[in-house]
Amino acid sequence: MSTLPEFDTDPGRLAQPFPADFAWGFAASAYQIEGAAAEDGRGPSIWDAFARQPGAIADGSTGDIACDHYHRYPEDVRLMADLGARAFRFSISWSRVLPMGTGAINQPGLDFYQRLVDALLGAGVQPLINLFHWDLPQTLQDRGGFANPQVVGWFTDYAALLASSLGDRVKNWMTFNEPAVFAFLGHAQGIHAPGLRDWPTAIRVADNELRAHAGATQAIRALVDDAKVGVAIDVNQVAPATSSERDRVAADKWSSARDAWFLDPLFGRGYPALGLDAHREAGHLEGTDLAEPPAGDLDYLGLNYYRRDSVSARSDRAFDWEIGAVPGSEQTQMGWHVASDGLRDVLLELNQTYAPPEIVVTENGAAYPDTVEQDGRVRDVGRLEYLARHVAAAADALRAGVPLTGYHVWSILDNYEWSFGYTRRFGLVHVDFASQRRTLKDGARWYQRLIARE
Ligand code: IFM
Repeated sequence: MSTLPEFDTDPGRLAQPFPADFAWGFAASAYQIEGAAAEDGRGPSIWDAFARQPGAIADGSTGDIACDHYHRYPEDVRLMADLGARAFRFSISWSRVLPMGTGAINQPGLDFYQRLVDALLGAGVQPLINLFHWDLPQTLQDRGGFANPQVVGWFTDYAALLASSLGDRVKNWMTFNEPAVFAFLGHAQGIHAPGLRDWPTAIRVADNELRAHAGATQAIRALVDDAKVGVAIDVNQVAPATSSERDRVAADKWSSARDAWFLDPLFGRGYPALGLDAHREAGHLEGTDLAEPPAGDLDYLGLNYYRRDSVSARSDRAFDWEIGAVPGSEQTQMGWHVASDGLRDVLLELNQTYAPPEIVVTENGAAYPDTVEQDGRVRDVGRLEYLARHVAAAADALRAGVPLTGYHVWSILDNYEWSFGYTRRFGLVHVDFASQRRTLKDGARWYQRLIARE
């Protein structure tokens, strides 16, 4: 248990257990912040297309402009540097640098990332480049996308291009962000791009992501001296909704069919038996012939953690499950159950099960309906408490021996929250999307003091 009272928000005290060089930072992704969707030769991505499908996005919006980070990155870098951030994890828009996904390079697109990297380094913020945060070039989707095994070669070539262009200055790399979300929400549940609803396709996509991760990792290692390569897996706390045997089995199967589905292969164990049973029972493996996936060769495991998911079985059939927040629990605006002890437990469990060389919390944060008040302040008390409780949980894990080396808040700016459009604000900096005005929230000042150990 935490030695701190649950609501201790004192940044100086909370910072104590963390080493002085701990990588406090921020995370964001290309489609969610960049905008400039049709500028300087960027090609369309599957999110440009999906966001235009009627009914796909809560407020009917797109990422065409988003936070206009493409033009305003100097201000955004300055904000991060002023807050004391040591790391910024951003993703590359594949179709900005390779509009057709393969072949001809779009130099202005590549130049943007050169400028961004230089600005970050100049401000003392270490860049962490994520190669894929779901915005596949549309031309590659037209050729089958991640369900086509050729994607392994496409992705490896794309990784090699970035590694050879930026690897002289960027040492920290990530291949994929949340491969499960891309595979399952995008190809089985249809609520993310490309909007497909076919489980066998989703399983093939996941398999190709693992193979593409391996190809890209090799390419980066071959081209970048002292590269650190990892991947961000979203693992929330999974708990049975009741003490019934049926719910317990459902929870175990769900976490195996989702989280261990990626983690086990990445750590060289192949697909997990329980997850295979669950997917097979549900008919998800029909027509697929899964070979042993390659191991991940990770320098660090990225963990994206947000909530507790309770699993309740509607029947004994695999995937006939209700998954979500316990009714009446404390929830963020996403309807996510706040469970900071879950972060500690997940960190301990990942460390015990897989013993990764390092773990970085590559995302943690919360959406609340923030507003800029008359006096210009944004009093995001809920977020500040959420972060304080999760930082305390991370400290507990660190004290218990987890090799935790960084913690990145999702996100620096309010941004485009996928199918929720602009209706959910995760930023420590408020963005007025009409004027693009940035306003530091109280949570940002708090994070600044935490990093400064004040
Ligand atoms: O906005 C997303 C991000 O793109 C991936 N992880 C979860 C965040 C909040 O939903």
